[in-house]
Amino acid sequence: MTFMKIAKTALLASVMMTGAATACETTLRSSDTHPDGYPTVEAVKAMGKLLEERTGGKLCVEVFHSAQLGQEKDTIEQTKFGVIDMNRVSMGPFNNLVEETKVVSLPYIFRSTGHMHKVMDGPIGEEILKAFEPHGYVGLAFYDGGSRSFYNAKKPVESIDDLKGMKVRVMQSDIFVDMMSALGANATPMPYGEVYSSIQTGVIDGAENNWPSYESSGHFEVAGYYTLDEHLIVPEVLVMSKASWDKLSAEDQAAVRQAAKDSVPLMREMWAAREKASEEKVRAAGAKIITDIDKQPFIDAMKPVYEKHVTSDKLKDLVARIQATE
Ligand code: BDP
Repeated sequence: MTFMKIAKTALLASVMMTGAATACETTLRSSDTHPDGYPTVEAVKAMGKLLEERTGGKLCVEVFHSAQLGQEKDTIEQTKFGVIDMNRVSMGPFNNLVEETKVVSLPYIFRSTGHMHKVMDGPIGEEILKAFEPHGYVGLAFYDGGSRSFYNAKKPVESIDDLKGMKVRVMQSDIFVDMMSALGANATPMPYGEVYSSIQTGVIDGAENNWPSYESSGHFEVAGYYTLDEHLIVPEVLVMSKASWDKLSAEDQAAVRQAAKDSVPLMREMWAAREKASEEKVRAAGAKIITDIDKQPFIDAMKPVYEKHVTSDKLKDLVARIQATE
């Protein structure tokens, strides 16, 4: 390298460094299992932009998408210790840590996405957000996760009988394991990132998820039968590490909360569009979609799951209030 080249490189490096330093005093690292462009990833990016603008560049967010920081169960743990500052995850893997998240992970607890929005946007949602705090997390906002349905590589599932004996991957929570047992199937809890190859190699017969995940993960390529039984509407949550949160001023904390809240309507808009686009893509690829499902037997079969998991007065009360929400 000539002297000029070295000098130029050094200058560029220092410009980049000061550039970065003046651009963002603190960069919050946020994890997401989904690929770039997925609505949850884009929502947290939008939240970060708002935060950067509103704090005059003091606080920024960097989203590590595509499970770059790990699978959800591990990143949830790392978030507790402040290794990761923020995390966008499903509430499912939080079930064994934060009891209140169990109620929104119960099959058929929500009658529709509209019902879910009403509950999560109101006092029950606030209560659940607050419930994260004693466990080392600050609950910031809920995002949409659509409704989850079963898919498999073997055959069209038209009733509970067709599911009998199937090996179905679920998220890592006892509720989902019991949900599968109640349907006469075998649950295999495993990280999301292992599902594709596990279906491909026959370790499992299928899994369950919403349209955008079924499509973006490529699961539709290996499990082409998708049955719209819509057994779960589990909201997603954006949390911050309490350890990282405690390092911020009260003013900055308020800015983080507000930016997260303001990203929700943007997220919902992106979600609705992506659900449609994903459905179109999957249908065009030739997946067989089973739509005419009598959901009542599925709903009835879930009774033992409620009996086993809704035992404390706190959860009973939450379930009753959710069901009573019009
Ligand atoms: C997706 C959620 C994601 C979960 C994944 C799963 O957005 O947070 O990790 O399902 O099934 O719908 O594990």
